[in-house]
Amino acid sequence: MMSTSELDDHSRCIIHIDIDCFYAQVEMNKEPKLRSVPLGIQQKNIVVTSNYKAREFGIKKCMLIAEARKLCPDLVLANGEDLHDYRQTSYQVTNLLQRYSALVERLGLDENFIDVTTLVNEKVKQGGDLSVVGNVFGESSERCDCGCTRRLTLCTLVAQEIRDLIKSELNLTTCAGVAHNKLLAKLAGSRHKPNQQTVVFPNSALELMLSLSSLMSIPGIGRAMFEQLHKSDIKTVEDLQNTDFKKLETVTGSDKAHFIYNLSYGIDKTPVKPSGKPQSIGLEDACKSISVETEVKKKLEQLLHRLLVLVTEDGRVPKTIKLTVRKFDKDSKISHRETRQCNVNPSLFTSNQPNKDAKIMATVMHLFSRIIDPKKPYHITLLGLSFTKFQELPRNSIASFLRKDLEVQSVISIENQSAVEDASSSAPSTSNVAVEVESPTPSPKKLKLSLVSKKRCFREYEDCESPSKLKVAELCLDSVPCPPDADKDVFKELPWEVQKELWDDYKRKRPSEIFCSSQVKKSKPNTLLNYFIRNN
Ligand code: DCP
Ligand code: MG
Ligand code: MG
Repeated sequence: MMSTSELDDHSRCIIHIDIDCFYAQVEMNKEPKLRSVPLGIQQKNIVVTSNYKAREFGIKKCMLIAEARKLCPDLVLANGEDLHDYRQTSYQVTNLLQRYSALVERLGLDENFIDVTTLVNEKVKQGGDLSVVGNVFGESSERCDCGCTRRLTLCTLVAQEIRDLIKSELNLTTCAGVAHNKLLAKLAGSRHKPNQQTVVFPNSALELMLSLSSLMSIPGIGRAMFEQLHKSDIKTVEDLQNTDFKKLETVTGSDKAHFIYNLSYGIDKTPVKPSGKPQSIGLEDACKSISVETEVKKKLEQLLHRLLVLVTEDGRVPKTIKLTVRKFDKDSKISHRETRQCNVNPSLFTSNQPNKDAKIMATVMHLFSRIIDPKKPYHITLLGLSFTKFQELPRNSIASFLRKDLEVQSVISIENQSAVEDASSSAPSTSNVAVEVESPTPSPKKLKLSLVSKKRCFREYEDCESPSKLKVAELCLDSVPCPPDADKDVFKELPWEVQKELWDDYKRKRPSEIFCSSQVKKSKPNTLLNYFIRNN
């Protein structure tokens, strides 16, 4: 008989971890009394999840509150609309897993894949007798002879150790699946719940796939693909396995056909991709209907306030802010989303700016005015705010060249100061000197240097002790004059494009005044050219 390893590569050791009744466990950790009652987590009018006590009454995820109450009149509800604590716990779990491997991939808030192949291969060398920890999926006792049996057995020990650590450090129970690929690990983990783990050996992969009740149970086949396949009479995993490949290609296209055909046989070659920090940090809030600007502002202020907490925790400095508005058109009865984004001044996040919220709100409301004409009636059913880009220091830029120079000058004198202090030194509002907050894997030394140099740049700008120091912070673009009717403090904090737009707007409205007024002088641009000329 052909070994299963000849059809598929069994060299990897993958663990999938899923936190049990995630939101409910977070709430029970905050309020231990909730452990002894049936607990549902409420978002709007549905129970998004519940603890296992509540599940005994038949409560399911996404059930209507009314329905859940009928099944369990004593159900206690906790509001789960603010995701802050769930997100925080989620990242704590991921951080903990990163102690075992650099290859940790987040999937939603409560799941992670970990590729522990390297760790297991080291353990394999140590030898000794072994037995599986936890459940084994499948009837078959036949085992492949490529070495995967020993590796996956060792992997079950690692999975148990990881789960014990999550329990002892974060007081969370989890389920784990162990296999040689992500697909099988995820499917195996859901076999025995809660607080258990399951390994699937390659010889049982087909059995696991064929046990799935629907194609939708295959991670990787979403609703759209499911419906596409269904229309072509491909309804079960067995149907998919037996479909003529050429036919499948016409249904889904060649790449997808290969991918899902492999999945149906339990073959998944996708690597565990390390998840970095999220590419955007955002919040959205659906609402019945908002049609007045004061309400819009109030909602956005609330969103911004919560968003700033998240950004502070993330630690990076945002560069762009994006506003999302979902409008409902009464005539066509159709809702659609529109977004606008613009840059934000990074110094707002690196210093203890008074009225920071108000200053960012000015930008947000400006974006709003680009989507909605306040003179016409409108119905908004969702508002969202997100920071979409984060600041990194451009490589080989003039700023980074100068920064290196500063690093050399300043390491010794400021070594003991904390990053927090660095961040609070006041920065020039239009400084183009980039602030490096996070490089992918900064060495401790490099990180310290960049923080030191940041402080140095800003402080030197303030003191203006020597001409050469002043120039560093002067690497900024043309400054835009503040229109006399605008609040100077707020204006100063607006992104350059917005300042320019306001000024152009003002100019358009009152051109004569500008040319006559002695108050408004043409700004003198601080260009790079100026910098070099003055420095010579
Ligand atoms: N969640 C949600 N909406 C859904 C499903 C889940 O908001 N339709 C939230 C609540 C869950 C969390 O995501 O706590 C994780 O989803 P899971 O499907 O893993 O569900 P649980 O962790 O709650 O339960 P389980 O023990 O089945 O994993
Ligand atoms: Mg879960
Ligand atoms: Mg989950």
